[in-house]
Parts: sequence; C-alpha cells; structure tokens
Amino acid sequence: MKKVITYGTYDLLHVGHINLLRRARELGDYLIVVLSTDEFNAIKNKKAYHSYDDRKIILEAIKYVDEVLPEYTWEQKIQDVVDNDVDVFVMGNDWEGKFDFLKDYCEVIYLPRTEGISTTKIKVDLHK
Ligand code: C2G
Repeated sequence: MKKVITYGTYDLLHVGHINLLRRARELGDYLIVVLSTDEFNAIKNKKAYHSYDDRKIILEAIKYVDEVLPEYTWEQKIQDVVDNDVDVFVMGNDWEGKFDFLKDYCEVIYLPRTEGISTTKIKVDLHK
C-alpha cells in the first residue's frame, strides 16, 4: 500500500484544499493529513476560525482523506514519515524546496496551488 502524507491548517475549507487533497490521494492508496493543532497554529502565527477538533471532523469527512493526525511542531515530519511508513510527502508549491530534507526518507512532491482562493482571501472578502 502506497502511503501519502501532507500537512496543513485546513481552516475554512475551500476548493484549493480539496484540489490538493485529491491530487495527493491520487499519488498513492492512502492519505494521511497531519493537521495543525491550535497550539502549533499559534507558532505559525495563524489563528484558525475552527478549532482543531472541528477541523479534524471536517477533514475526516472528505473521501480523499484516510487518516488525520495532529501537527504539534515543525520538527515532527521525519518521525511522522518513518512511524507511518510513508512513501510520498506532498505539499502545495508555496512550500517548494522547504521540505527537501525529507528526500532521504520518502518521495517529496510539491503541487501547484489553486489560484485565486485562500483562507486569508475568504476572511478579507467577508469583511468588505
Ligand atoms: N493550498 C493550495 N491552494 C490554495 C491554498 C492552499 O494548494 N489556494 C494548499 C497548501 O499549499 C497546503 C494545503 O493546501 O499544501 C493546506 O494549506 P494551509 O492550510 O494553508 O496549510 P499551511 O498553513 O501552509 O500549513 O508544516 C506545514 C504546515 O502545517 C503547512
């Protein structure tokens, strides 16, 4: 079984997220999403609208997602890849090159982002 892993906050779910999850899942047979906890979001200087528990429930309802794990730190990725026997690491290409250290442990793929949508854009547009 070819296992794929990806990371993110996945707040205010939108088509950019779904496009990423679908393409990531299509690269293997099983997709793990490591979801940023509220504490880790604070480290990323992000404040999610939905709590971790709610973002987890939402992600688990997506047909492309097989498993959701918590992301607590920047440093857990190698351990996650090893512990979960991951074959492919996938992120949107806004992260291009940032996780190449994982190439010693698995395939690393950066996928084109979906243009014109982001959680930040949603928040800004709603305030107009
Ligand atoms: N994404 C995308 N297109 C968009 C918006 C987001 O492809 N228009 C992708 C991002 O590249 C990322 C995923 O969707 O791969 C989740 O995006 P975020 O929730 O913004 O995740 P981020 O804050 O980048 O967290 O350790 C890594 C971090 O947890 C990544």
